[in-house]
Formats: sequence, structure tokens, C-alpha cells
Amino acid sequence: MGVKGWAILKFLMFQSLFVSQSQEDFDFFYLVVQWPGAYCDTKRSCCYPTSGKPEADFGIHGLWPNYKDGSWPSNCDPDSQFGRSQIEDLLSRMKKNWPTLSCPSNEGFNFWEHEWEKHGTCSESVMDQHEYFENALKLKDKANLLQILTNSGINPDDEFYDLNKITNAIKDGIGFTPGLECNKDPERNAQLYQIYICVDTSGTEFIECPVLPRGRCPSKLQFAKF
Ligand code: U2P
Repeated sequence: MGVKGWAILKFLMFQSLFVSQSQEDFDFFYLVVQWPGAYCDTKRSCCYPTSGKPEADFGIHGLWPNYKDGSWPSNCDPDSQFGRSQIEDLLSRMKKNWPTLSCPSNEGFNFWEHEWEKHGTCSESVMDQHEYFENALKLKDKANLLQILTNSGINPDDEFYDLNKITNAIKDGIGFTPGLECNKDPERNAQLYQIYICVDTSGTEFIECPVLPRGRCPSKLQFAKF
């Protein structure tokens, strides 16, 4: 091989090194939001955050990297610890849109730390910690799910709604089919608990889900008051 050939080979080797480092190691994200009324009805108890009762709106549960086969990576980088200082500028939006409901009552940092360590660290090839939380907040705003549902006459009023009606309202609103997850309240009523929306590997655009979660929803489900 001549000098030119070596130069080309070296260039290609360098490039492939770079590409393999920046490639994502997951296929898509789920943006998962939860209905606080269902969380509080179905978990043995819920506790409002120290800042008070959250708004009657969907709250973020997490932004979860996933594989097309339905499995997912978790806890990918024990060396990347959650840093409060990294999301200082997002705090008011975090408290409003990503409220904790677990007991005992707390500010939310435990919840956010858990989501970062379990899921966020698996998307570090694409976004840093600040971007991870900010992307989730932006996606939640963009989806505007409660508005979509109420515009279609689906309100959190303890009434029962058709699974298909809820799914289609969201599909019409954001352009993509969501996954719905139900839980049972103490009277065994199935309630709308979580909504899954699929997001591309950049963490910014909604996409059609490569695989939908198994959500255990019957054909009629309750949209609980909160
Ligand atoms: O479903 C129970 C918990 O498993 C985790 N989960 C579920 C589906 C999925 O696609 N990815 C995933 O991580 C969630 O764990 P958490 O983030 O709450 O610890 C989910 O709550």
C-alpha cells in the first residue's frame, strides 16, 4: 500500500472509532407520565411533595431508553452520580411537572436521582444530565396530554371511558399511538395510570412506538379525580 493508501486507512480507522463512541446503545425512549389520582388510589399510600399538592395534571415518571424487543438497559454508569447543582435552573419546572408522590413526603430529589441513575445513565451517549431532565420537561410540554384528553371530552372525573377513545384522542393530538397502562384501585376498578409516548434517540421528537408496553388495560377504564 502506498503512502496515500495508508493515509486513507488511518482516516477510516479514526472515523470508525469516533462513530462507535457516539453511537446510541438503545433504540428509542419512552416518555412515561403518570396520573397522580391513579397513583394515589392504587399505591398503598401517596404523599404530596413538600411544596404541596401537585396540580391535577400528568406528572413525568421518566424518560426511559428502550430496546425494540421490549427490554431495556438500566443503571448503566455507576460513576455518573446525580448532581443537584446540574438542574438548579430547572427546579421550578421539575417541581411542577415531575412531582414525587412517594412517602414520606420529600422535595423530589430522591425520585429524580433514581430516574437519572437507572435510566438517564443509559442515554449518556446522547445527552448529559441537564439535557436529560430538560428534554423530558420539553417533551411533556409538547405532548400536552391533559389538554388533548379534555378537548375530547375525557376528563378526570371518576367516569369510565373507552380505551380506544382515549388512545385515538392522543393519536389525533400528537400524531402517534400511545401506550396506556392501567392499575386497579381498592374496589378493583381499572384506572388510567400511565401514558407511554415514544421518542427518537435524540430525545426530542415523537415517533411511532417500535413496541408498545403491555399495559393491562380493559376496554373501559376510569379516569380518576385528583
Ligand atoms: O414496570 C415496573 C417498573 O419497571 C421499570 N420499567 C418498566 C418498563 C420499561 O419499559 N422500562 C422500565 O424501566 C420502571 O421502573 P422505575 O423507573 O419506576 O424504577 C417501572 O416503574
